[in-house]
Amino acid sequence: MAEFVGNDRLLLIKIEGMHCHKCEAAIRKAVSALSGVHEVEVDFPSRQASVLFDPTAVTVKELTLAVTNAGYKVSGFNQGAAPDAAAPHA
Ligand SMILES: [Cu+2]
Repeated sequence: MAEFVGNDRLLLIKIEGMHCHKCEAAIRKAVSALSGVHEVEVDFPSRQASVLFDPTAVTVKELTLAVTNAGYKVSGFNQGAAPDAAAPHA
């Protein structure tokens, strides 16, 4: 079971304060620096970040803090999104 990663969770974070694509990169960098975070996608047009993470390694609070420390504001969450709806890339 050592390699088991089926507990990963997907969280959509609504973020305020983004104004360009550099903001996307800054948030992506800040959040992906946390251990336990496996994938981060930040979408400037929809003002959302989608984070795939291991909830036993990193908490939602820590994810929020990473966004806040990068200079942005978390305005809400969207949990429990269907996996297919949350993975728009081909
Ligand atoms: Cu910007």
